[in-house]
Amino acid sequence: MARKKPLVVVTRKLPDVIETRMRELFDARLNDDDHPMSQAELVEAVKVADVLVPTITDRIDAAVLSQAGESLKLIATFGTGVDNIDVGTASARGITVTNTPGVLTEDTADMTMALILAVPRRLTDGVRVMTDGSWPGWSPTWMLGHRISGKRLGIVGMGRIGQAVARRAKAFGMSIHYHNRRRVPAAVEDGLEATYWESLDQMLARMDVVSVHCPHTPATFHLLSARRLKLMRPGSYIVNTARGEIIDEAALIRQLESGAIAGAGLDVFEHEPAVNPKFVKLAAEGRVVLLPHMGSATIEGRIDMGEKVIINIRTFADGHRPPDRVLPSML
Ligand code: 8YV
Repeated sequence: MARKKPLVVVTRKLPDVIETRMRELFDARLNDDDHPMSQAELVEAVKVADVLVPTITDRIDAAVLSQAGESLKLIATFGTGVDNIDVGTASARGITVTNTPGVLTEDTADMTMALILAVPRRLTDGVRVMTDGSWPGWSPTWMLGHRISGKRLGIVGMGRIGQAVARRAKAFGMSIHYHNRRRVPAAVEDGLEATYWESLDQMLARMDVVSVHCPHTPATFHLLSARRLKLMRPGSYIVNTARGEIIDEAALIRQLESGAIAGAGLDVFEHEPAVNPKFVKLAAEGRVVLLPHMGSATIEGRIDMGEKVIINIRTFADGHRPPDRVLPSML
C-alpha cells in the first residue's frame, strides 16, 4: 500500500512549476491568493501540518511553535535566512529546520553590484530626468557621479554571497577588503586579492563602499551601530542586501542627512514592508536607492529555491537527513 503523503502547508504562492510538483508529491495546501498569513493562520497551519513551508514574511516564533501539533516534524523554509524562525525552540521540540542556501547567491550578488554602482553613478537621477522630460542636454559638468574603479570595497560577512560580490567587484576594478567571524581559506583570499580585517571598526574607517552580507542573528543585530556608522569615511557609501536589522536605520538616516555618509543602496529594511519616510525623501533627492527586497527575485532563483524545498522534504520524509538542515549551533 502506498504511504500516506505528508501534509505540507505552504504559506505563500510559489512558482507554478513548483506548486504542480508539490501537488503531485505531497498533500499540499497552497496559498492561491498569496496573502501574507496572520499569526492566527500560522497557528492553524502548524496544528495540522506534517511540514510547514514558510517564507520571510512569516514569523515562526515560540508562541506559534508552542501550538504545533504532534505531526509537525519539519519546517522547510523557502529562503536562506532563518531569522524569522525560532530555530532553538523548533529544535527543542524535535522539529527539523531546513533552508535553501546556494541557489540565490549569484542573483543576490548581481543585485548588490547594481546597488554598488547605482548610487555613486547616479543611476536613478539619470532615469528620473529621462522620464520627467527634464534633460537639458549633455554638458561636461552635469550629472557627475563618482568612479568606483580603484575604490575600496569592505564586505561585512564573507560567506557565499559576500564572496560572489567580491568576484564581481574585483572585475570592476575595486580592491576587496572583508571582515568575517572567521578568515576565509588562503586560496579564496588570494584569488580575490582580498585583505582580511579582524577589526570591523578599523575596516569601516578605511572603505569607500561598505556592503553587508552577514546573516541577521542576535549577534549581528545593529552590528552597524550608530558608533560604527560614525567611523565610516566622509563621502563613503553603504549597501545592504542582507537584512535591515543589521544596520541601525535611524543612525544611518542621521549620517545620510548630515552628509557624513554620501549615499546608500538598500534592498532590505528594519521593519519590512514599512520603509522609513526619511529614506523615501533621501531617495527623491538621489542620495539613496531603495529596492523592495528583490535581491534574489529571479524566476530561475525562485524555481531553484522551490526545488531545494522539495528535496529537503522528500529526503526528510524518506527518513534521511535533509541536505540543508539548519542547527541552532550554526547561528
Ligand atoms: C528571499 C532572502 O526572497 O533567502 C533569503 O534569506 O532574503 C530572500 O532573498 C526570501 O527570504 C524568501 O523567503
